[in-house]
Amino acid sequence: MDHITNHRSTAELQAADAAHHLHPFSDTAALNAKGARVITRANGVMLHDSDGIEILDAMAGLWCVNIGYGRHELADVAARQMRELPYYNTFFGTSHPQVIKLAEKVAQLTPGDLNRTFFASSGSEANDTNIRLVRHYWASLGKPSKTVIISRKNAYHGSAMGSASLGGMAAMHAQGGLPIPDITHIDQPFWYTEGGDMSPDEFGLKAAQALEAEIERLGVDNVAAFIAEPVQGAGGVIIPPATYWPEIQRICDAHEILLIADEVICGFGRTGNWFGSETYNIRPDIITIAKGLSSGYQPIAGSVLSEKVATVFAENAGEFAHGYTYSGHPVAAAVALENIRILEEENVVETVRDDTGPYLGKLWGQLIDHPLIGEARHIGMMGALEMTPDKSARAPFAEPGKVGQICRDHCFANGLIMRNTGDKMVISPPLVITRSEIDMLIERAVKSLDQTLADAKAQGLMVAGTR
Ligand code: PXG
Repeated sequence: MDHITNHRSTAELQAADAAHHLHPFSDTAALNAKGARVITRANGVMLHDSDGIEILDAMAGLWCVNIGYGRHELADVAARQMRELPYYNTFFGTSHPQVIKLAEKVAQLTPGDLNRTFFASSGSEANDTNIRLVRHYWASLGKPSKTVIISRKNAYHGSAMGSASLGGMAAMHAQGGLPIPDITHIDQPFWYTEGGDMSPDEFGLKAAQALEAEIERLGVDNVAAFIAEPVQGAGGVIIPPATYWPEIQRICDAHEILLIADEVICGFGRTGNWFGSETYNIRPDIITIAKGLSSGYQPIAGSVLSEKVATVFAENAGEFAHGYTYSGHPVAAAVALENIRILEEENVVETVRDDTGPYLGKLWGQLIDHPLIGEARHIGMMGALEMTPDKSARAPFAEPGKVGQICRDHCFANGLIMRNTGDKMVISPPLVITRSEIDMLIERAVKSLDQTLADAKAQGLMVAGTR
């Protein structure tokens, strides 16, 4: 196989990276002191770095490479499309075959009457679109006071001004003047840390009812929408109790506020159905899609509108003064279509639902027996481990984040990419991962957890703190 080989040594690559590249979500001083790990190629679920070491990517890049790496069909489609029509826009009365076909396909795949897509290049852009879209929707219906969007603490909806404001990440709000006005946040449905003595079902109801209280506090005439991920991804694979979504749906219906399901991670098979909204029986007015739409092979995203919302834009809204140069980019659209073809023809989503997802769940669930693990949760092809110094109390560490970092480093050294968010470890492997690769993932995870426990004990970190 031909590789685009870079003959510079790892040290030279790291030096140039340190000199000229500002990395996302990174402490530049700390990163440069250590040197970035340089990934040079990938195939299936395996990455290769600049030293030729193979690493199992249990994060599918950033939750996105659903069909796995190395699918040349997508490269061929991209090359063909670049030769035929590398770019044209969808502004000012034009369209092109690839975006038309993709919009049709997305309408067919998405549940209910989600039938019309506004395209963007990233989840951040699509969620920024959603802010303007829902506010313009209500204004077009003669209710311009309905502007507030309710979101949740510890949600992740992107990194642009609007989408980061929708997100509930305190560390992000602390920088750059966020959040923008008219966005509020309610508590997340995270039983493990916030459920106290309640059963998960009692807690799920209570967490959902916080939405009703917030609507009443703001006044329903001021509320445009509620946005949430079916399962919070970046926040730590937070799987809501079974009672949560039905109550959220009831509240949105009762108060006539729009429900936006951010399917950027959950969409395209991650939870074992095509969309998280199907897994949780949610009837959203709008969904956000990105990541798995193209399996990350091209940057493409969208806001998919239900008939109710689309009709207002088709009939009452006038010009929607919004759009991106790359909305519906032909190469990205062609690649997304090829990705969807593969997901369908190879029954990838059904395999996750019926075979590999339950198989992962069984082995992952057994990690609860490890002395470091307070909860091992999973849905479809994603999961999280809560590390704790005291299982029975679901206690946090007195020094939060350290054990998570140690574990992450051991995973890396053991040929496994498993992410830490604080002291939880999360996975979201390519959906095409096989049973034997899942065995390998678990084996490397257990080895890393054993080493982490030994280090945590040696460094005096097995001390409980308070929440
Ligand atoms: N919504 C959700 C639910 C996401 O997970 C976005 C929107 C934004 O998408 P873009 O394409 O603008 O990145 C995301 C992205 C992490 C991590 O550390 C997660 C994301 C992105 C980067 C890092 O888990 N999710």
